[in-house]
Amino acid sequence: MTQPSPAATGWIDEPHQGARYGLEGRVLVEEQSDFQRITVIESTRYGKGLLLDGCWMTAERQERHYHESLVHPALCGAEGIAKVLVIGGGDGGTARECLRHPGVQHLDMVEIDGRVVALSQEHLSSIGGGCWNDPRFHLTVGDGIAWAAAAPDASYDVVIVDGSDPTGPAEGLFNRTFFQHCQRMLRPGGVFATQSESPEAFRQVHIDLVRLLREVFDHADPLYGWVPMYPSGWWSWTFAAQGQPRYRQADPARVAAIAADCKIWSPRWQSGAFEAMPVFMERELTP
Ligand code: SPD
Repeated sequence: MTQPSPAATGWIDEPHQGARYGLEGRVLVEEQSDFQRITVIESTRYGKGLLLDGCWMTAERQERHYHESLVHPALCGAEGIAKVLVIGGGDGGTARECLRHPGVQHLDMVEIDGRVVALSQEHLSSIGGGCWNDPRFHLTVGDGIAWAAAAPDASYDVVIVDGSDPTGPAEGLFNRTFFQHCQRMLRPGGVFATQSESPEAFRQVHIDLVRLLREVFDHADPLYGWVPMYPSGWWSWTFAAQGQPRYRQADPARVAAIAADCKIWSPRWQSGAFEAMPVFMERELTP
């Protein structure tokens, strides 16, 4: 583990396909875990932040865009929400948003890299908030793909994938076999959610992912929003379900329980974000 001595403030960038996306700040921790290079920074604009293998993951004063968009369409739409699975999500932000719903009784989080959890608990404690000590929260440090393959049929109401980009440890979170297991472990009326990359900076990955989810599930729809620190800032999350697209309709009682403390998400924002599909994407999805 490397603990760099305090560095001068400078630019920390994620270079991506001829562009770079950066924040002014300084590196607090940089280490190589068994899976990836983990960097914790202190930025001028967004507070402390996390990169994995040099790619932006989250930051204290920006994480709400990402976590609210990923969680609430699923948690407000699924028929039941008693039992939730989060694959990835080692900073705790996704679990924190799920556990704001009083109907969640049991949440399994399976994160492959225990060092991401430990460094997030130490340096980014506001992102996980109270999740780490919530009695409903059950952390397994292990392989989410193997967990999905071994899970019994119909064992979760909601399955959420909060992984990184499809290279390195997250690569297997973007393929047909994995999605088939996610579909199989959902109870009737269940909802699947995954971050689905940028329609600009990862255009083909995004298109392929939505198409694949539409092959595996009866319904799959991308929702478009922003994570300003990510490549291009334009981001997407995709929701899928069997029978009907329950993620499109938010349950009023669940909305009432969380809305006052949301910064980005609301039922109105969600409706607009599902409708904000760029024309190229409509064309890609038209048979
Ligand atoms: N390119 C960034 C994709 C990051 C997805 N996961 C972010 C983790 C936040 N909990």
